[in-house]
Amino acid sequence: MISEKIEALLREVDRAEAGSEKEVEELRVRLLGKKGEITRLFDEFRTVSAEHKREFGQKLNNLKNKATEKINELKGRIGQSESSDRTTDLTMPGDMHELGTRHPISITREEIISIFRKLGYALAEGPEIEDDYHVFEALNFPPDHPARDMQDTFFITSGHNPVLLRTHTSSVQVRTMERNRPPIRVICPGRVFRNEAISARAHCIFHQVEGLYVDKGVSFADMKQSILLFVREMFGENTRIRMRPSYFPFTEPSTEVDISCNICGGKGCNICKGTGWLEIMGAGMVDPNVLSACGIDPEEYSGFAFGMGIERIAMLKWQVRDLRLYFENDVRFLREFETSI
Ligand code: 2U9
Repeated sequence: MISEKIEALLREVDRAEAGSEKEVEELRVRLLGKKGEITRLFDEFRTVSAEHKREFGQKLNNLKNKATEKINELKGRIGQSESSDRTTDLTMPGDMHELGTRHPISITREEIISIFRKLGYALAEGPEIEDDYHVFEALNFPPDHPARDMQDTFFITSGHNPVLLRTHTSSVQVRTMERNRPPIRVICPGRVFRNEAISARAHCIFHQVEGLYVDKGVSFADMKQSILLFVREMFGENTRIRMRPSYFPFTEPSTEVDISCNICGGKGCNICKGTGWLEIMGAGMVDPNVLSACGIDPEEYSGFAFGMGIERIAMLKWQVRDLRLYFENDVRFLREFETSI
């Protein structure tokens, strides 16, 4: 009788399957638990006659070992499939990588460049470390001009034609004219350096975009129309411009360009300080002395140039009140431009 029970349980153990840890545990309790079927057979074993004890004892121990092995094997299999399930669950959300945002200065620079590219301007870049000739001399700065003072410019060397950090990107246009014949139409973005105290409205490093157009018969009217086109693309099609006379060593005549306030539409508000106008750039007809210095005959050719600070354009476009925000890289500020990408 006990022999038949052992045989039946051996077959059951052999066939046993389980789909979860819970099912394995139920099997263990049913076979090997305190009141389990194999445990009960051990109780029954006590009643077996002495002559059969050895034979049944061996069979019973074999059954108990097989059941223990099977339970361990099932446990292992379930553990493995559960952990492999965890790594291959395609419905789990992926690991999130935080995306950065483009810096407002980069966004503004790209926008300015793309507008002028549509007008046929090519991109030109040049060195930040320059010499006095390309930053001042060729641009008609008199020897005693205040910009040539240590107070305003970072000099790297002294003496004849000193090396310095460029104070404007105009040196790029000088180098472009030295190497190319008109027609020349270039847009020159870049970092510039001025020896200034840092405040909400000034920084010793800032970014400029300058442009230059030289050809036969280029006029002040061409300049005005090109600037108007740029301004309307950048600030909206109803934007108006006005030009105020100014002076730069490298242009004659020269002008400061204002746009109608993009906040109040020109009525007057605290952004435009009640005037209805915002200054955005300087411009002018390239001084004949500058054309000559660059090997271009001012009798044959004329041109216009303009320059703007990217920080200022970005400030006006997004009402940024403090220039220092551009340099601190506080993500709370940078995140505000996420949707502008
Ligand atoms: C060449 C000839 C002429 C570039 C120009 C300005 C006027 C100008 C300022 C705007 C704000 C600099 O960033 S800012 O401080 N720039 O007002 N720049 S015309 O004229 C040139 C450049 C190169 C060969």
